[in-house]
Amino acid sequence: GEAFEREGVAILRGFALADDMALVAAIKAVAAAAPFRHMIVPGGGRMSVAMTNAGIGWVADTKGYRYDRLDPLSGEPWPDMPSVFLDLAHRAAAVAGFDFTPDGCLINRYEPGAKMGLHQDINEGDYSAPIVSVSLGLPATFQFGGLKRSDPVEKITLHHGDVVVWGGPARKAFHGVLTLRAGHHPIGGHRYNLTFRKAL
Ligand code: MD3
Ligand code: FE
Repeated sequence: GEAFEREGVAILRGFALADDMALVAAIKAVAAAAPFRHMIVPGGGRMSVAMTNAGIGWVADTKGYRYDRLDPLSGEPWPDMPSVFLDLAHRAAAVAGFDFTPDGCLINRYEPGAKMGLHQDINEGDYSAPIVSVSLGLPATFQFGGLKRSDPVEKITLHHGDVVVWGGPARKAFHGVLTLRAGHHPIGGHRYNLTFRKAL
């Protein structure tokens, strides 16, 4: 694979392949109750990535970013975290040396043309917990930088089934995703990314 070595980052290539169809079915079940939507961010922009959540949800609106137990579209709690999600996140984190029980999962859906600008994940309560990410569907070019926005970034391709555990000094690093290119994949012409968090 690619030469990408950073303290705090464990790349588990293909770790989710054995569960891919169960994960996609669980994503669709979550989305049936809490549909994917393009959130509006402070400043008024509409995210090109469509999102939903299981467990504690990440929410953006014109007032800011926060974690919330409730889906603002329905006023109801976000769907429970599917057991196939929890089990995979726990097993992946264990490989990297963490005893990790996430309380939330942000589900991102990238259609061709969607991207996510360079940002830090700093709305969570506990930075000693890692973030576990799972990529499904079309490949994406992920950018990983340092603790300052101006630090140089490394590019790394994340493929269907790849799982990454981001802990320690990597936890607060800037990161983003380049514009998704159109393509074909058995699960559909898009990319899903699950990010498991200890939000509260
Ligand atoms: C490194 N998602 O949802 S996953 C996000 O592919 C997010 O959808 C991207 O960044 C995606 O916030 C990237 C890899 C990832 C996720 C969270 C991180 C890397 C991270 C948090 C801290 C450090
Ligand atoms: Fe992020």
